[in-house]
Amino acid sequence: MIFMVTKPPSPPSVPGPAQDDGGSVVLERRPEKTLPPQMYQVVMLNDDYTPMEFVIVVLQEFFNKDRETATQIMLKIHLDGKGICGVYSRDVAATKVDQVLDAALRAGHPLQCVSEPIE
Ligand code: TYC
Repeated sequence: MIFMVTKPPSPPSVPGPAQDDGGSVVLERRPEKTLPPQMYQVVMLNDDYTPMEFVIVVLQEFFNKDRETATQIMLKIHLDGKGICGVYSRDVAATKVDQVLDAALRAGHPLQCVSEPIE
């Protein structure tokens, strides 16, 4: 019977530090695995019925804007049809939307706002 000379099977490669022939350990640089969390912008929509003053108060109360900034954002929404109230993590943005819709409903105004992912 004829036997062929073959190399013995090499052990399966395992994850971890590679070793060179000199026995020194080589650490490989791994790409960063953790991505920054997706952020969401809360966008308020214009309508013909909600009083400007109500929108200003909502922006001050729920989005921590001073009166001047709140007025500017409200006017931007009034003129452009929509505007960004703030940028938050998903849960915080959803809570802001709930707070605005609840306040609007209680006051009898049709004010609408939505949360949308950015980038
Ligand atoms: N357009 C409204 C008005 O003239 C004011 C308004 C501003 C309503 C912003 C909603 O998100 C809004 N009374």
